[in-house]
Amino acid sequence: MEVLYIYDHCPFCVKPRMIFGFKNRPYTITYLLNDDEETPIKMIGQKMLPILQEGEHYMAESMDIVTHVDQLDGKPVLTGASNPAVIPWIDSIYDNFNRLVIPRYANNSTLPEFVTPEARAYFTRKKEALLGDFATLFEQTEVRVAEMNKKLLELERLIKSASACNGEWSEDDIHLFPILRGLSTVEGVVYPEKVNNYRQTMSALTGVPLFTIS
Ligand SMILES: N[C@@H](CCC(=O)N[C@@H](CS)C(=O)NCC(=O)O)C(=O)O
Repeated sequence: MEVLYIYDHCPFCVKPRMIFGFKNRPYTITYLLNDDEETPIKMIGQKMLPILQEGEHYMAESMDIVTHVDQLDGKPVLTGASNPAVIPWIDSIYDNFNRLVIPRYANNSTLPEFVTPEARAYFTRKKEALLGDFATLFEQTEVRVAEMNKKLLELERLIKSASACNGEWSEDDIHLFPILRGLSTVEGVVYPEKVNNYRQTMSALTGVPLFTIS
């Protein structure tokens, strides 16, 4: 059986989880601690997840893994056309998304990649260097959530079906659901009806649970 090495919080790692779920193909998940540099470097020469292991062979890059797994049985399911508006929508919220979700992941010691204080400290140090100090980002929550809620109203107009954003499974689903799943860690986000049905349905179809806000 294929083994997928992931961090639970990581949106890129959700992508291969989705294709296994769509195809009902059994696979094994292995979570690495966020400060484990040695394991991924041994496998692919750099510290980056997701990684797919098939026997002695390791594959990196989430979309390469998705395409590979989709084609394994000769019956690909990601056959729908992309909507040229979906990726630009993701790009338009990505910076705000990261500044909302990353400090919240770092606070969540129930995530398997953060069960040790060292692993959380490693993540916090790296991400604060990139995004700014988490305490300040938390203070900006109200403005950031209001902006996200406005953008979700735009997304509402792009969703054609609860089980596939463009009506048929396409790479757009593989890019979009991980964002909505990450957002589920943020309190105060208001999901318009179609977006809400879409994220719930995709979670059920892929077996990737949304986060619960405690
Ligand atoms: N282009 C890569 C990006 C993957 C990526 O950025 N993974 C992050 C986790 S979200 C990572 O492993 N970063 C190194 C680190 O966490 O130290 C892909 O799509 O697989």
